[in-house]
Amino acid sequence: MPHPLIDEALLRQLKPGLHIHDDPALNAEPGLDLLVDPITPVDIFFIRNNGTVPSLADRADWTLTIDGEVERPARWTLDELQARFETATLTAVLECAGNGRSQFSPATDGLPWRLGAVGCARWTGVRLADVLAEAGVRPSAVYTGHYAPDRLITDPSRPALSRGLPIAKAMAPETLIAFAMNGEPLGRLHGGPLRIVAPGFPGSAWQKWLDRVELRAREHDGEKMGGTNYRLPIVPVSPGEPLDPSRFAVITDMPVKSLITAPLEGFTATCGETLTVAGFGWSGAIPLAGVRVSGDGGASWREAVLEEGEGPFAWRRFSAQLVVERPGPVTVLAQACDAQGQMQPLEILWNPRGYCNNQVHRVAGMAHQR
Ligand SMILES: Nc1nc2c(c(=O)[nH]1)N[C@H]1C(S)=C(S)[C@@H](COP(=O)(O)O)O[C@H]1N2
Ligand SMILES: [Mo]
Repeated sequence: MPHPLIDEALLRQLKPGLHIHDDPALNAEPGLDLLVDPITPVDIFFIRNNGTVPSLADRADWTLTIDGEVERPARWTLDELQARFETATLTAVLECAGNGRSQFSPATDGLPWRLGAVGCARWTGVRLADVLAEAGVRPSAVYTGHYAPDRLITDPSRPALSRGLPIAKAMAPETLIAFAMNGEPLGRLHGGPLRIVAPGFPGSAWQKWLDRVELRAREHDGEKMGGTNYRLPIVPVSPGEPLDPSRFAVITDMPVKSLITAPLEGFTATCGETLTVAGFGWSGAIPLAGVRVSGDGGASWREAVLEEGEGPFAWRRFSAQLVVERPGPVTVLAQACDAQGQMQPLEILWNPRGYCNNQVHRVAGMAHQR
């Protein structure tokens, strides 16, 4: 499949079955049939780009600058970072804040993601906190600003994306400057040689091709930080209502969610036989507590079995057995709940940019008489 912006060799790294969005930037997501492993393979992991994919110089030439509200601005090569700081590996879900946007009605601006803009990988890197501590963070620092060389396609003079983190998340032990994904050097499509890993935060906070971290005395104001970008309204707004950006807040921790990966949309079942419903459940900062499933459109529920996840930031596989009693259309649902009792809503409340759609996943099929 040709893409206006991306060379053939890069596209060949993607597995068939990925849906490439009709957009000048390269954006792709797997079908749910591909999301079988608890660790999502790199070649089916969704790809989200706000602009160009930078053509990277030799990894050895890459440098990361730390500056702003620090005592000792610094510049590190990849080798120096790895030699100076302890390496950490953790497993974490990466989900785009716009995942599931195509389900909003009326439709919102932004890429019409289906449900595949999420994956779970093993990330290896150095802790951002260690690198910042070495530079000496000033008490005035409250936020980071992240920079990368990718550019807007419509205006190459502007960065594609420059987001940041509240200082507490930047200094949290789980926040990494990653150089490997699933044990391999981080590839170009996923932000290699260096990217931010901010478990629990939306994908937009996971800056790819990171070449500078600036410590700031106020919230970052880089590309796509302002307005309604990656923000949710503090009080609900209706479609068409005039928007007041001062009443929007930056998305931090992602809400509790689950995804059914079996059966798939359009499945068939036989009455009286067991149907296994399985998938993954995850949550941002508040741990996942449980997932329940329904085989009758939500009239009755059964608690699913939850497998251990690979640490606190990974998703967890769930499964449950159902018996479909009656022939005809069947709808299977999964609903996750976090440790504070917050549940996935049956119907998501509309928001102007179509973010954080964690509504219950419904999969429709047909049951036949035995
Ligand atoms: N430099 C840069 N970093 C970026 C982006 C981008 O466009 N440019 N997109 C962000 C968004 S919105 C998401 S969801 C994740 C996607 O990461 P992936 O492509 O590795 O799946 O990267 C984030 N980091
Ligand atoms: Mo995203």
